Amino acid sequence: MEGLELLKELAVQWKKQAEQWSSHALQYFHQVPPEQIYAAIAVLLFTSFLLLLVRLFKRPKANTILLSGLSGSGKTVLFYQLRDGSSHQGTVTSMEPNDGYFVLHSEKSKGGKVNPVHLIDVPGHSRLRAQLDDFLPQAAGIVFVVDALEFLPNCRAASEYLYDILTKATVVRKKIPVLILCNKTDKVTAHSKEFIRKQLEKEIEKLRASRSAISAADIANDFALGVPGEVFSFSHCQNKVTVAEASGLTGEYSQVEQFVREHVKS
Ligand SMILES: Nc1nc2c(ncn2[C@@H]2O[C@H](COP(=O)(O)OP(=O)(O)OP(=O)(O)O)[C@@H](O)[C@H]2O)c(=O)[nH]1
Ligand SMILES: [Mg+2]
Repeated sequence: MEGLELLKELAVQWKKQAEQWSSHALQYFHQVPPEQIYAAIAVLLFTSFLLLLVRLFKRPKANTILLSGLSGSGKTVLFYQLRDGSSHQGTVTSMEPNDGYFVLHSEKSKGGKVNPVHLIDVPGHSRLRAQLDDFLPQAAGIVFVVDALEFLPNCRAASEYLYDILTKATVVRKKIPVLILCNKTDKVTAHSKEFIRKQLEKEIEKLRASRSAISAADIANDFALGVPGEVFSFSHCQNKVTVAEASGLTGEYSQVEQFVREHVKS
C-alpha cells in the first residue's frame, strides 16, 4: 500500500511540475516579439527548402545497364525483347546505339510502382565501340553478350573486347558488375556457359601476358587484370563477373532481367 501512495504522490508532483513548465513556456512565448517568431519560421522553411534542393540535385543513382559485345551477338534483339517482349526479327548491324528508358516488358503487368530502367545497346562494330566510354560513368551494370553458337571463331575478338572493358578505369574504380551472357542457346550446337567462361579466361590470360609486357612502359593505359603470378580467373576481378545463358530470339532471358533488377532497384 505504501508503495502505491508513494507513486500517487510522485505523479501529483510531476503533474505540478509539468504545469509550471508549460505556463512558463506560454509566458515566454507571449513575451517574444512576433517578428522573431516569423524569422524562426522563415529559417526553418529555408533550411527545409535547402535540404530538398540537395536531395533533388544529388547525383542520381546509376540506373543504366549497357548491352555490349561483338557485332552479331544478339544485343539489339535482346534490347527489343526487354522493351517490347518481341524480337523485331531481322535486325541489321547497328550503326547507332539504341537508348531507351522504360519499364521492362515483363514487369508492365505488375501492379504498383516499378522503376524504369535505362538500357543502352552499344553497337559491336569495332569502330563504334568507343561509344561505350561515354556511357560507362552512368552504368550500374554491363551485359557482355557472347554468341554461343559461333563462339570459337569469335573467341579471340570477344576476349579482346571483354579485356578492354574489364581494364577500363571506370569499370575497375566503380566496380561495375559484368554479366557475360551466352546467347543463342536455343540452338543445340550452342556452347555451354561453363565452356565459354573457361575459353574466355584462357584467352584473357594470353592477352594479359602479352599486354602486361607492353604496358610496363605505358602504365597510364591499363589497370592490371587478375592476381600477379596466378592464372587468370574472372573471380580475380575487383568487380563481380558472372556468367549466364539466354536466347534473345525465343524469349528466354530471365537471367538478364534478374541482373538488371539486382543492379537497378525497383
Ligand atoms: N538463334 C538465335 N539467333 C539470334 C539470337 N539472338 C539474335 N540472333 C540473331 O543474331 C543476329 C544478330 O543479332 P543482333 O541483335 O542484330 O546483333 P547485335 O549484337 O545487335 O549486332 P550489332 O548491332 O552489329 O552490334 C540476327 O540475325 C539475330 O536474328 C538468339 O537468341 N538465337
Ligand atoms: Mg545491334
